[in-house]
Amino acid sequence: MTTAAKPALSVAPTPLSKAAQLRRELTSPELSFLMEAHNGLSAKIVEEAGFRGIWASGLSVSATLGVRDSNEASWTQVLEVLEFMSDATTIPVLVDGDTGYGNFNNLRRLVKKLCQYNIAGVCIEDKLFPKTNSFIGEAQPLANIEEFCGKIKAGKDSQLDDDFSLIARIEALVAGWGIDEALHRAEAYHAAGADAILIHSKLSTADEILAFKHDWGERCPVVIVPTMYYETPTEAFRTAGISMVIWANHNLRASISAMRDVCRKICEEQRLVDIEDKITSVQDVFELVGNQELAEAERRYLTSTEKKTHGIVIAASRGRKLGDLTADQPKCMVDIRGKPLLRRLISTMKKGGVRDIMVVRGYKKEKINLPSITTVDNDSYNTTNEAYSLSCALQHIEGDCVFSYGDILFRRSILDALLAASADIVLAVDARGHGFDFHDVERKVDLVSCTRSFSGDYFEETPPVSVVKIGNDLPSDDVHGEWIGLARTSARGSKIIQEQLGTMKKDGCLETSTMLDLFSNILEAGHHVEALYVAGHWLDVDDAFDLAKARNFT
Ligand code: SPV
Ligand code: MG
Repeated sequence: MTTAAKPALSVAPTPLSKAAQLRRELTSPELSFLMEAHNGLSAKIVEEAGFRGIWASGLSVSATLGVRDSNEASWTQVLEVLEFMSDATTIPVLVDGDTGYGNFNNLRRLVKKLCQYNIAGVCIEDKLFPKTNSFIGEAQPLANIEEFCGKIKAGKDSQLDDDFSLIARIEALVAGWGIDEALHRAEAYHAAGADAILIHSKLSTADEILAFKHDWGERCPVVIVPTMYYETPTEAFRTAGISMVIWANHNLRASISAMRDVCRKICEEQRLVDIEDKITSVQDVFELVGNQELAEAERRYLTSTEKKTHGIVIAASRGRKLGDLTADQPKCMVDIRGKPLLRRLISTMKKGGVRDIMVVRGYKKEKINLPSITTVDNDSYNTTNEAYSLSCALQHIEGDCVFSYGDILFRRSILDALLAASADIVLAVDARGHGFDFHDVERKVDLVSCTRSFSGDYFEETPPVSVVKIGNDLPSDDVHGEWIGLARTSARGSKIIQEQLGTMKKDGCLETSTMLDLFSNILEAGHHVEALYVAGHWLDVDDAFDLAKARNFT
């Protein structure tokens, strides 16, 4: 009997912690690079550029807070910045811990907190609190070696993660004490448990750094900060066996230059037009901070609590019956008591919670330029009808939707009632009570026949009323009301509308079809369409008479 060989178990490698990543960079034989950042955004940019680690520079964090690199920002204020930097990135952050913000005890608190914030390591320098930047003045006093070794031990004993790195920074060369003192200190700090030595220099050549490294050999990793000896080719560091280079303040300095340029120009010119294409777009800012992820999360988590209702307004036609009033603008933009009709309509929809509104434009489309709407154009508005205009907004017919003609006004209560209805497709139908003869009305009326007539009862809403037929020429006895040009769909109802528009397109009748044709087809296809009875409180603006009425509508 033969047995089939078992497939080898494949176990996905566990991703390295940030502390382990930094440790790997420090101890690998290759030269590694850390790039300065000073807040969440610059940290993101460092990661985006491809760096494998971030230097949270004391100078830069202080300067971006508007204070000096002299421990003027408290350590908890710095910690807040570090938290943002760490949260914003997936690569390790090495923190410039200055002198540890006090004695061994302060360092113990700092190291614990850094570990809790998922910071990968800290670098402390052998100077006195409050520190002064190394490039200021001469012969700054150095810390006592024993005291500093105690700090290193205390820091290492306090770390919550075995891979956390504590780097001891030697300022002996900067303070003018020479290489022997630097080596003596390096030996002591290494013995006290430092994971690496940062040897600093403010000379414009790398001579003393390279001499130090030569004498130090491979006893532990060596980190350098070539801010002043920036002309030295990187290859020289590689050849010398340096472990890590820190580009210490170049994002800070680059941002100062860029901000100064743009401020000066805008201040002088008092306009933005020459600046816009030279700076990062707002869209880019959104991308950098991950707005896409938030949009996806909203789709996942917000749906049950907050429904987003799309609005679609069909406003492509001219409205010839209004004569000269629409010679220069579409009907939806005629003035109703000092405001365009469409603006009033949009305002009612927005107050009712329909915030994402798309208007289908056609005739004199450039005149429909209201803020806070999006538009789509039916450029063949002259030869096509309403269903075709609606199909121009096909992508927007998604989820809960409210559909409106662009030439109607209605009270908010009608919209509220529509939004509260539970059917997949609901039409607002004006019943105006028994006995109203819609055939007496001269204008073309969208007539609706329903399963029962309007009663006006307190319990009017139950049972729900279904639409049976819809059209302009229903026999009088069948008519129960007039569709006011306002409808609402659920996500399922929106799909039905989309599909029906698709079918009409395939059948070649989309271009000439009205909204009534669309709903008739939906009824014929066997879908349920509900009527929500209303009694007045709306109007449409078809001709001068309607317009006069509209101007009295409050
Ligand atoms: C920092 O970036 O804050 C440093 C490096 O400590 S240096 O400014 O070169 O001292
Ligand atoms: Mg510093």
